[in-house]
Amino acid sequence: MRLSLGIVLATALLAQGTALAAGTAAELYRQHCETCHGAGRLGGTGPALLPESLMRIKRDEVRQTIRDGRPASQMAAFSGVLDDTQIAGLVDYLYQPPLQPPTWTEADIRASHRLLADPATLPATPQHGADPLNLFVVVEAGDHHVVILDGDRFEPLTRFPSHFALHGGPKFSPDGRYVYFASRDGWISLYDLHNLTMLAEIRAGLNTRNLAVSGDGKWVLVGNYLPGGLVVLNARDLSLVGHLATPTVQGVPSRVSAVYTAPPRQSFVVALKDAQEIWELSYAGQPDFLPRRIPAQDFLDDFSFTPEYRYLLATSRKAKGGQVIDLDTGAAVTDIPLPGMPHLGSGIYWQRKQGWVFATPNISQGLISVLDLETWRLVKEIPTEGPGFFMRSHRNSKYAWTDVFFGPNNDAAHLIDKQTLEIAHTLRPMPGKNAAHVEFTRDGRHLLLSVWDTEGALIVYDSQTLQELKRIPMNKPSGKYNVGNKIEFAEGTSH
Ligand code: DHE
Repeated sequence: MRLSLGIVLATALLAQGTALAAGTAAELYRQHCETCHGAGRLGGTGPALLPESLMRIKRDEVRQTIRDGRPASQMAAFSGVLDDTQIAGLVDYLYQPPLQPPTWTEADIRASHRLLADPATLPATPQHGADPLNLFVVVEAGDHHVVILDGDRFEPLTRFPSHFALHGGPKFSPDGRYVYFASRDGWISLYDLHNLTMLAEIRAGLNTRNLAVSGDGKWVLVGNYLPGGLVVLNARDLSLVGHLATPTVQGVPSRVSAVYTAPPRQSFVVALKDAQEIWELSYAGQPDFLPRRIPAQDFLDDFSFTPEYRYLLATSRKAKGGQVIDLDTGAAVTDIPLPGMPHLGSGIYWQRKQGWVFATPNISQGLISVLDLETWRLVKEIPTEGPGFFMRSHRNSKYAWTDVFFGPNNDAAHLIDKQTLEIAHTLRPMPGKNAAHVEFTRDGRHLLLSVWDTEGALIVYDSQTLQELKRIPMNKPSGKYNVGNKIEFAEGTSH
């Protein structure tokens, strides 16, 4: 009893101390940060500074940014204005949730909508002289820019600033004219690739996961962490159609992990973070966007589809690996024991012998798991030099490329022979620098690899001879997306 009283007193004293520090820090925030980062830390010209926005960033990095500023951005250095204790207090404050939970209502979403150009007044054909279906959209994460690259000459056509921290693959209209971007701060942007012009933007949430575009090109669905839920936009101009809450059956609000389009099913499929359910929203005809709720035995928040979109392969902790769900019947078909932390969302499939196999990287162990998509059996575990994040191939490529994203060997890229399932080559494009995401040209003859470093590069390879053809210096190029491969939902790329 005495012990618990001691704990209560200590907690109360600590809380009082924190409250005082928080008060001072809140004042410092108002004085020095609010103009750029917004009232309530919701973001402005600078990014949002809520715990959800900062959770991927180490406290030391935040401290250093406040102290020294960020090069090539408007973030100034505060070392001459704030002392170390004030900066430390400010950092603690930023990682605390605001006293009033932040809200972002339909009215806020509507008020954020900006039309920047009217596509009806713009030419309806490509104005850049390059093959519109072999363009690459490259996200340069280091300084938050996007490059549109001619995929035949490997020359940039244009480069423009994006919203802070784009995440997930940009998605395309079915004809490849429009590309849609989502930023972690909730900004959705619509860009016209024919005219190399930004058309519209809207802030769909305060912390967003990703977006999906319907197979008919009419709707954009956005999945949010904060406030949790789904936002439906009109794909033509990003105007708001509606907001859908995503409560569990007990009525507790759930965050959305990710949203996907399943064109053969004419539906969106939604991964929920806090509910043991998968949601499917039909967009056929005149959609009402009412969810079909598929109950699950576990939280299935990272998944991939089979080529015809009938089955879903999901990560399931209970099944100690993966679980296969039949989207037609809603039944769990089988469990697949997969070690470590498979990153099924980054998995790819290809044809091996007579059937399809699916391979997934693993973010906690250095191995690639390969599954047979007919029997669901684990065909092989391929050891790699460390945990990986992304995989890519192309129907005309002999190899599946995978990175070693984490650990001391993160400068390596493995090329797995798609038939023998052996590592055929290991490349080190820039020794000592992180080799990451790959994407092929539409015909599969070339591929682009990102070296994820502030002094990184996009490296162009011949996919058959593996010869390096070109090196384009870039600041942390992350994902890159070939228009043709994306709109065809081509084998070997992300969907
Ligand atoms: Fe991603 C795609 C989830 C961290 C870069 N990432 C995705 C997708 C999901 C996802 C669900 C597929 C959606 C899509 O493409 O529309 N990512 C997660 C996480 O849960 C995780 C582990 C933690 C988090 O905080 O979100 C995470 N992701 C990262 C990073 O740290 C990366 C490396 C850097 C960054 O930008 O934040 C990163 N994720 C990417 C990229 C894609 C992606 C480049 C698109 C891959 C593609 O080829 O399509």
